[in-house]
Amino acid sequence: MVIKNVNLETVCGITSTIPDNMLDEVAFAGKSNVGKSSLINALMNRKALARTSSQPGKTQTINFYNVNESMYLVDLPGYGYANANVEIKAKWGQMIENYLHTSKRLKAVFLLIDIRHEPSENDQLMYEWMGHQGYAPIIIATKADKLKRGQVIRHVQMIREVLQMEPESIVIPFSAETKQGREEIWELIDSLVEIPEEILEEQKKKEQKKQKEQAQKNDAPARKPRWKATDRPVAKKTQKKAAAKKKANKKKG
Ligand SMILES: Nc1nc2c(ncn2[C@@H]2O[C@H](COP(=O)(O)OP(=O)(O)OP(=O)(O)O)[C@@H](O)[C@H]2O)c(=O)[nH]1
Ligand SMILES: [Mg+2]
Repeated sequence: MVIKNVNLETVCGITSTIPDNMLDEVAFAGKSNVGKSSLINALMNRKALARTSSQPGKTQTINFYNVNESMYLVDLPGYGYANANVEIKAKWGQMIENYLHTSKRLKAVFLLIDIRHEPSENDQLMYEWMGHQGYAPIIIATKADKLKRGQVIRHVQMIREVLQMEPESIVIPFSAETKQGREEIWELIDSLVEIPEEILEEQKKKEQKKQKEQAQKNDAPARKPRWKATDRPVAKKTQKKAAAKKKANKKKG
């Protein structure tokens, strides 16, 4: 997807109602600090639209990023954030569950797992839940830049084994630092979401208009035409002065 515009359209806290969006959504789930918000920034080509932090528990709301007015990338709060108070943790859990259960336009849930560590019990539960809900099980193994190339292959295998993944299920090593895996993730998203025909049509028209305007700009002369000496309009006063001078010269002659 070519990113033309992105916009944080809806922010849902524990007491908010989940928006009834008209466009498809893909969501990013995973443990706190695994890199969900960083991944969303990388996908949108933005440095810090989604707020990130080295401290776990940064994202505490469900954030809907509208991309090109065509679809939403949904940033979720992380699970397993040990420092949050038990009551709040339960409320976040309910909020995420409620969203994952009720959204009508959610087309895929990507589960993020830190490539360096074994998937936790919560990761395993989340992975199983995704399968039960009928979502394609897609794992993004984050922070791949922290490992050497050979280690990446071994760790992907370890994640596959712990989650008991089927051979055809996908694991994409990703790094928000090097952008490794970005294109592959977009290709998957593009294949999973459907952009309404009228929006595609609208975008095509806008693009054509822009190209036409650009072409007109390119055809236009670079500078304003300069007057030739003969064409230059001469003020009446100057004309009179010149005529008087001519007359005087004639007399002299
Ligand atoms: N080296 C490296 N660091 C990363 C990568 N992705 C994220 N980080 C770092 O990991 C920390 C957490 O990243 P976030 O994107 O805020 O993680 P999150 O999953 O959104 O966390 P919560 O909002 O707390 O659930 C930040 O310090 C990021 O800079 C990556 O690919 N490579
Ligand atoms: Mg976050």
